[in-house]
Order: sequence, then C-alpha cells, then structure tokens
Amino acid sequence: MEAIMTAATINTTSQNKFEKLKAEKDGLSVKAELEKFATLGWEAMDETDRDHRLKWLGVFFRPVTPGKFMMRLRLPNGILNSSQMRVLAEVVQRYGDDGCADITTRQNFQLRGIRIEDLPEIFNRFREVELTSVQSGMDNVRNITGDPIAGLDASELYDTRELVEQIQAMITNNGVGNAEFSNLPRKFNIAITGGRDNSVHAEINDLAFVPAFTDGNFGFNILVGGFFSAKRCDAAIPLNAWVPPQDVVAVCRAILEVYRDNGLRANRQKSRLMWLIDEWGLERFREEVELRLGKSLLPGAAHDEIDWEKRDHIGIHKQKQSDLYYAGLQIPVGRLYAEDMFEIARLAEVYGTSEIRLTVEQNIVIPNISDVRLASFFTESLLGKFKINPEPLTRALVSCTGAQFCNFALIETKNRALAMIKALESELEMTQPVRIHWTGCPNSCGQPQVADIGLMGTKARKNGKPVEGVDIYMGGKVGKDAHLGTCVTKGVPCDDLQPVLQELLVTHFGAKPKVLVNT
Ligand code: SRM
Ligand code: SF4
Repeated sequence: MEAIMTAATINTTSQNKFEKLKAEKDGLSVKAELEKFATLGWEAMDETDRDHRLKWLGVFFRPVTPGKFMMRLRLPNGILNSSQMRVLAEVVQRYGDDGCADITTRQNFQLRGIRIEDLPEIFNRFREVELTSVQSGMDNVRNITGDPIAGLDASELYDTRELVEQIQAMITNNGVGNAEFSNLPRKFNIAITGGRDNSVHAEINDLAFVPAFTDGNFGFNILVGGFFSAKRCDAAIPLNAWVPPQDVVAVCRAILEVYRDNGLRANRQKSRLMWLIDEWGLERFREEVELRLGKSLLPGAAHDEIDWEKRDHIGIHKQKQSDLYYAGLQIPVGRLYAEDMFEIARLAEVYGTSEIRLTVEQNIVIPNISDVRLASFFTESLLGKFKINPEPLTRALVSCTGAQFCNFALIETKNRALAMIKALESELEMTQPVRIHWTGCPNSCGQPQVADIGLMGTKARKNGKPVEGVDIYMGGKVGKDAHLGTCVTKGVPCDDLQPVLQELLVTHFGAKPKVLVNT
C-alpha cells in the first residue's frame, strides 16, 4: 500500500511563498494557538499565522477592515438548523454595525466583523451546535454543494444529503480538521446532485457527480477539472467513469489523494486540478485514480439525467411529502443582519421543522411548511424584505463580496448591483428573470461565466481618467446542456453601464421600456 503523504512529506523542491509557509507549519496547527492569539491581539501576532494560516480554521484577515475578521463556515449541502442560525446571528450581533453575514455562491455563510479575542468563545459556541468552519479557505476542499431541495423534490433521482455529509466528514475528520487533506496544491471544489436540473453548477467544480443510470442501476457520472481563475476558466470534463452511490466517498478520497500528491505546486496559477489533467492526459489521470481506489472504474454512462432547465427555488413549492411546501425567499445579494437571521430562525421553527437551506444563488429555502400554515406564513412581515415573488431582475441577482470587504476587488459590487437593478426595474418591463451576476475581479467568485449577463470588475478609462468598470460576459447557460459564457465587451465604465445593460435587456431578453405617465 502506498504511504499517505502529508504536509511534512510532500516534495517541496520548487516552492512558491504558499508552499513554503505550508511546509514550515501546517495551517491546522494554529487551532492549538487560539487562546494565545486572543491574548496577543491581531496587531502583535505572527503575520503569517494571521494573514494565511488562520484560513485553515475559516478565519480570514481582511486588509480592508484590519482587526475585523471574516469567518467562512462549512455547511454541507447548504443545510443548517434554527439553533445554528441563532448562534451565527448572536456572533454577528455582538459587532453592531460591523457585523453581518453573507450567503455565498457555494451555499454557505460568511460572517463579518469578527474580533480575534472572541475566537475561542465563538468556536465553543460552534461546537455546542455542531457547526464547523474548518478547512474552508486556502488550499483545502471548499464547502461541498448539493441540491438545495434534496429530499423534498418529487422529481429527484437520489437524495444526496447523506453523501455530502459523509464526504465532508471524511475530508475534515468530522469537522475537527484532517491533516491528510490540509495541504492540497490549491483550493478544490466538490459538488454532487441527484436532481434533474444541475442546481449545483456541476460544470464549474473540480469534481462533480451528476445522476446517471448504467444497466438500469442508479449512480453518478463523474466530471473533473472545472474551475475559474484570473488566468483561465474551464468547464469540467467527463472522466468517463460511473460510480454507484456507495463508492462516491471512496472516489472523492482517491481523487483528492492523486491531486494532493501529484498536483502542480510550483506556480499557483497552474495548480488547480485541470492543469494536472492537461499534463497527464485524462487516461493516465483515470488510471492513477483507479490505483488509489484499488479497483477499476466502470465506464461513464452514455448520458446523464440532467434534462431540466434550472430552477431558482424562489416562491412556494409543493414537496414530495403530501401537504408540505417549501418557501424560497430571495435575499438581495445574500446579505443578512442579525435581526434578519433571528427572524429566519423563528420562521423555520414556527412554520417548518427548524430547518433552513441555502442556495448557490445566495437565497434561502425554508422546507416542511404544512399547507394549513401557509396563509399565516404569507402574513409574516419578513416576506416584505425577503420576497417570495420578487421582481424578475432582483429575483436572479447574484454578487460576490466586492470592495467593501475584499482587497482583490477592482470595484464595489453588492451595493452597486442593488442600485443598478432598482434603476433598471424602474425603467423596464421584464417578462422573464435575467440572471445578472456581479464579480469584483477576475477571480470570478460571483461566477459571471454562468450568468445570462455577467459583470466582472476591471479598471476602465473615462475622459482619459482611470475609473471603475466592468467586462461584460454573456451566454452562460445553466441546468441542462450547461456551458460557460464569454466576454463580449471590455472596459465599460460603471457610470456608463446602466444604458448598456438596458439595451442588452431590450435586445436579448424581451424587456420593454416602461411608459412613464405624468400624474
Ligand atoms: Fe472566491 C478568493 C470570496 C466563491 C474563485 N474568494 C476569494 C477570497 C477568499 C479572497 C480574499 O481573501 O479576499 C474572497 C473573500 C472575500 C470576502 O471577504 O468575502 C472570496 N469566493 C468568495 C465568496 C464569498 C463570493 C461570494 O460572495 O459568494 C464565495 C465563497 C464560497 C464558499 O462558501 O466557500 C467564493 N470563489 C468562489 C467561486 C465560485 C464557486 O466556487 O462556485 C470561485 C470560482 C470557482 C473556482 O474556484 O474554480 C472562486 N476565489 C476564487 C479565486 C480564484 C481561484 C483560482 O484558482 O485562481 C480566488 C483567489 C485565490 O484563491 O487565490 C478566490
Ligand atoms: Fe473578492 Fe474578486 Fe472574489 Fe469578488 S471575485 S470576492 S472581488 S476575490
């Protein structure tokens, strides 16, 4: 049997800054030093621990707001309960105006305003309600996404919730931290869906499992190598492998081991899984995975079962359980404050079964509302803020963090996105939702390549002066036959964007200018 390679044994001959810092000390080891950091304070502690290694615990130093950290959770399949939501709300509440939470494009929560001196207590609170933020940043596997209506959807082929839990448990050692997978060459994204509409954007993950039948047996076709980076974006490609559900966790482990031990580490721009597949070829990659797995992979099924257009889950929908409904609430750009979170927790308890789910569109789903409680649910004032029937453009709006908190950002995104949508909706009559995604820089966290209209922050020029601008992407197709959009226009100054978007919406998406009546 091959020896397991860990941080200490990986060959680090050609080391960039990040490989060096990982070789010096594994990121997870800062877990034992939290009390010390809390006493020292953020200004006195070791900078490498503060700016980098704390990310292994999901704690991100924010150069834009020094001393106020961000915490990124792990919520497998985007599922949490009302007690967990209350703990998250209490954490951000203590930071007053600095505290808020964002639903992320990986069905996850990030908390804002966190002080280093509070970390020991925050982690204690997390443990009490079984929340973890471990290994959610840097060279680790990110939150594992799944269908937000898994187990509720009459049309789904397989309820993947348990599989997602098992994968997370394997990778993180049940949320405690796992040194086996704490030194990957780079970040790694995993998604798994048993539904028909590709609710997870399988094609943009390093590893994705999509439903497929072989000889009448249910399982998953495997896709590998999807990723976005500033230099290169690629959709995942079929590995030509099919696995039954019971082999999914072992296949994840085998692929992660192959990537961990062979992924390219010299140049971080070329470290994502697709670069290794390029270097080896798909056949060799598949063989290496089989070697780790200890058995052959079956060939991929001829076609997968992704045959629906993607749903956004907003509104009230019947579940497969008789007399039960789920409610999808639109959360503008995913931003929540403590009072919103307490209210969502309350609604989930009063009307549902205390469960709350997040979507990759940065919205929430409250499942298991009985039909007899719906009329009363509709009277809740929170539905005025987080609508179940929002305007078509608001409905499909997604935005990354942007300049308010992210030092990579070339533009401010969330607030600008909200103001722009409001302005466009006041001018246009829309007949359909149009998925507009904002992302503050070429890292593409806001996934502009999957959008109908994607807006990527860039530096533009206006009247000879540098100004905030966007590159415009179009043609992203999600759900069935998903494919990535491409850049159609470069460097539009943000101040000039509104008429440009108006024109695109009229020409390509059936929008009609509103007839304004003077009263
Ligand atoms: Fe991202 C780095 C935010 C999803 C590609 N991303 C960052 C950092 C950590 C940079 C930083 O330290 O400031 C951002 C934190 C800003 C902040 O304060 O919030 C950040 N990424 C986000 C989130 C919060 C965007 C959002 O508003 O929803 C998403 C968190 C997901 C999560 O819960 O884990 C987020 N990031 C993504 C996605 C979308 C996805 O996974 O579907 C991508 C593109 C897909 C991919 O990775 O292949 C993405 N983020 C990146 C990259 C480019 C990776 C690369 O290979 O080059 C970076 C930069 C890096 O890693 O060096 C990055
Ligand atoms: Fe920050 Fe750029 Fe990611 Fe937006 S796309 S969160 S600006 S790194």
